[in-house]
Amino acid sequence: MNSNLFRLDGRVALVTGASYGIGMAMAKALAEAGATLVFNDRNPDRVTEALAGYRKSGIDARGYVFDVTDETAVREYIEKITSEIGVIDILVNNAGIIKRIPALEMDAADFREVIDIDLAGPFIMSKAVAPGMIRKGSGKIINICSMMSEVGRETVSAYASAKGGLKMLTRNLACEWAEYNIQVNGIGPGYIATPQTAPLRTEGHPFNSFIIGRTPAARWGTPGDLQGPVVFLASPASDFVNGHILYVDGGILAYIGKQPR
Ligand code: NAP
Ligand code: GCO
Repeated sequence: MNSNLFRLDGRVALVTGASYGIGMAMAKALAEAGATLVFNDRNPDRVTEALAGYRKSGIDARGYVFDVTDETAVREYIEKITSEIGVIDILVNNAGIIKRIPALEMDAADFREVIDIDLAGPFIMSKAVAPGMIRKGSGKIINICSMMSEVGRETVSAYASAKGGLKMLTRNLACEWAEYNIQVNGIGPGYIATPQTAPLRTEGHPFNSFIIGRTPAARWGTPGDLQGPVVFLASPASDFVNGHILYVDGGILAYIGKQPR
């Protein structure tokens, strides 16, 4: 086997919302595989803190402050990154939010905000990087989906709608851009221990034991569990993988659930 199949030397990778959590873990893995790392966040303090975190891991990352829903800012920053660093070869659409509100109580404004960031954001970002990839003749786009791309639960109607939509955006862009040698795939993390899920993981919270029981691996995932999958989908090892959602969930979607004792 070609041992360079999983190397990313000479490639520029942009991971959105990579100041902490899943984004930062994936970004570190891409850098360790050889990519030049660029990330953004909408909060300047988070970018500063993250830059220090990357430096501590020996990674010379470049961080930018912009919002993935702001089409004008996205276009300007992609141009800036392209002229300062180079054409973006790998885009990971990681930035996202969740609002846990029962559908009957949810305002349309809250619903729209989730759709805007979690679904329109990846569209805006992908559209902005695609021309550079087309000029270069290759590219990789990886959308961070969810268990909620496949299944629903109480309180997350907006998030499930956005992440289900993101699965279909992934498949559609894969079809539209395959002719340019751009592969568009998704990763569907299971339940991962990050600040986003912290409210569900508190000691004694019924959701904590529920999710461990619902996961054949019997544990929460860690951001590190996403590192191998993202390198695979960013690398030449996956050049004929397109429109695929790789679920990294400890087996949740394969499981009917624990039988009652
Ligand atoms: P998170 O809190 O969801 O992190 C998301 C990051 O995106 C934060 O850095 C956030 O910045 C940034 N962000 C949010 N809106 C943005 C915007 N409009 N423009 C730019 N950046 C923005 O934590 P996470 O758990 O690591 O989640 C990362 C991704 O994985 C999300 O898409 C999430 O939906 C997905 N996911 C998470 C899990 C899980 O169990 N944790 C499972 C499946 C999928 P601020 O902090 O400044 O808002
Ligand atoms: C929730 C969770 C999830 C996860 C993740 C699952 O409230 O159910 O926050 O939605 O974050 O996306 O894959």
